[in-house]
Amino acid sequence: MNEQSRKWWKEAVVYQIYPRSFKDSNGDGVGDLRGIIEKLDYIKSLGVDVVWLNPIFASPNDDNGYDISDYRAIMDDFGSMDDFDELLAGMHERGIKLVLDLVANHSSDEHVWFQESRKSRENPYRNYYHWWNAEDGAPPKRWSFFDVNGDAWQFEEQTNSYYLHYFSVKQPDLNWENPIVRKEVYDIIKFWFDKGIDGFRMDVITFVSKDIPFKDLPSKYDGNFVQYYAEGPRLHEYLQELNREVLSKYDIMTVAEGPGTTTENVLDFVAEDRRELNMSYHFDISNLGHRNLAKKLMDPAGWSLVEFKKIFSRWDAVFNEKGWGTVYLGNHDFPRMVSRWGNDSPEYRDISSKMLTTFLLTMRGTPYYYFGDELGMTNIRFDNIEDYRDIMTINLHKLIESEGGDLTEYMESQKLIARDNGRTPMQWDDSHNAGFTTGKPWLKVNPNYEEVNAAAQEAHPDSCLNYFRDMVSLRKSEPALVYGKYTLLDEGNKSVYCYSRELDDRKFLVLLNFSERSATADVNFSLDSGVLIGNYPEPSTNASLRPYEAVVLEIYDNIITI
Ligand code: TEU
Repeated sequence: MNEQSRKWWKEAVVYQIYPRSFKDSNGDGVGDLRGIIEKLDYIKSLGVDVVWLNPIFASPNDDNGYDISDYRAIMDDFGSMDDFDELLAGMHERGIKLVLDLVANHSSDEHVWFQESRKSRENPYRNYYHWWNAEDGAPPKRWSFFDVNGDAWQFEEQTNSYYLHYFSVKQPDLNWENPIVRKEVYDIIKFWFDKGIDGFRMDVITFVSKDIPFKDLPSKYDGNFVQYYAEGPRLHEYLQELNREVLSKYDIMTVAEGPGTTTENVLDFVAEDRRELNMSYHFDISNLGHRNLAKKLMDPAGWSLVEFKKIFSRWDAVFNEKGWGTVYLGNHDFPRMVSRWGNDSPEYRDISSKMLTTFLLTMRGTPYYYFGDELGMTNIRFDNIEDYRDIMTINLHKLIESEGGDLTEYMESQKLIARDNGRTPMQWDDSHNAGFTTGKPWLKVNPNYEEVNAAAQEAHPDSCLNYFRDMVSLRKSEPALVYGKYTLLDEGNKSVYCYSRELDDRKFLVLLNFSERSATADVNFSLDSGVLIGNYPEPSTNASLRPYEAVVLEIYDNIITI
């Protein structure tokens, strides 16, 4: 391994916290910064290196903080700047780094910039956003992810113009064409770096360059707006400027949320010689198994492990020479890992959660692990639209209803993939509201908290929680699990995922049964191989695996692929 290419952010395990749902310290039903402070020792006990917090800035919460009205202030629900300073110091004292969420593709419509911008065409802030004059006719179709009509242009009487919003009507897109806007963004980033934070996750950063002057969607995109939005003409010019002006001056990490990134173009973002960002995460895995992506409808046929393996292997290969990858199986935009990729029935929840944890922590690339997955928390599967709080789920419901679409199918799909499944409050213990709040939680607590909770799992050496800790410490003790070459060994096997990781003279074999039946990996290896960890009390020492079994072995001679 080339020592030059070793970096702390490559060796890190990132733990993502959705602050709204982690711990409420003041009984208002919403998680907050003091709640996270209370749980710092818990976070430390996991062994993770970096915490990524979803947006904590002032916001009217149309989209839970992804609509920012003041980039230098803390959201009222979450606390004060003093709380933030204490949280950051508490993390650093414990050797944990803190990464915040930069939402710079759009602001809130309640940001003073937009309040000014909408006043008149001559306003000095007019050019902070994208406006289309109505006398030029209706603007060309642009898809909005959260609009009740799917329309990204909103008409404003006041100035007889439309403004652009890829997300909700309360999330107008900032105009990066305007150098003053870019300077504002850099100043915000500097403000937080100067406070001592350790990096940014960059929300839909792939969308910041717009296709001005807004032509019709070229036919080669075949209606794929995500791809189109991610290929703006000045995107890389902006990212290079951002790197030059700010990022290069600090020892921090950056990770792009990368909708629209592909294995063909991702190195343009993360290859070291490009001087843009450190990492990016793609959507190929989360998009698996959809019948209609824009409307969030699932394919009844489900998803295939063979396809899953292909995607992870294709993405791993990109970073053989340059750049660095990421792995994740869930975050605040997706359902619970075990419900989506494992089996959340009482019989298999525990074992399949551990299997998925084994996967995430034995792949090459920085793992992003979502809070609550260490307990095997599951989807809540709401029956009623009234229970949802997420603007995306609610507005797509309205859209499908207005189009006369099949709402039953929609609601069934949401039980599998709606974002609120991954946003229900953290299950700390079996007391009222799972110990999350003494008030009324902003989103219902999953009723399985009496069984699935951190306190119960602390007490059991074999719990998901303790298995996660063991896996984190295994990864941290074996550089081969971080940097080692990845080789897929059983491409066509429909039930088992099996791969090796190799670095210098160390070789590891990972066997994962993704099915609820016993299954065999298509490999042979010598029986004096050492088992490092497994999710059953007596791990398998050969290629036969029990339902959802996971084993990591050290191999002393050869693996033979059958
Ligand atoms: O998410 C963007 C996002 O996940 C999708 O809209 C994506 O572009 C699309 O599904 C691609 O298939 C980020 C945040 O993670 C999310 O929570 C916010 O709601 C959104 O941006 C707006 O800020």
